[in-house]
Amino acid sequence: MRDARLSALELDSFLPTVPSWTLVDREIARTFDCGSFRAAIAFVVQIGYLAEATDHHPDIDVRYRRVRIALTTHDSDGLTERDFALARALDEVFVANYQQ
Ligand code: H2B
Repeated sequence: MRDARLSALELDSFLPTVPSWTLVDREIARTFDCGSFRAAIAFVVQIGYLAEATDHHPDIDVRYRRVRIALTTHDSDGLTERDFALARALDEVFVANYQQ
């Protein structure tokens, strides 16, 4: 079943749960500074495994040591709980392994 797109009211309560992420149109985005290109690529590989495990796939942009992630649910044409769950998971992986 398709996930329900979050309403504006629901977004108001979900956004504070991911304070490092910014609402951009119908996406949430965050740029992670991993400290080196090697670490950035390692982080992207971990993101790939997480994306496959949850069947939810972010847009990924690597610029040297920075990784920009944008999340949205294409099937629902906007943000859903799945985007926020993945954002929180990525925050945890970053803090545990890559944050300087
Ligand atoms: N990833 C993202 N970001 N949004 C989706 O709507 C989506 C996805 N849909 N990964 C999934 C795969 C869907 O195509 C499959 C069939 O579950």
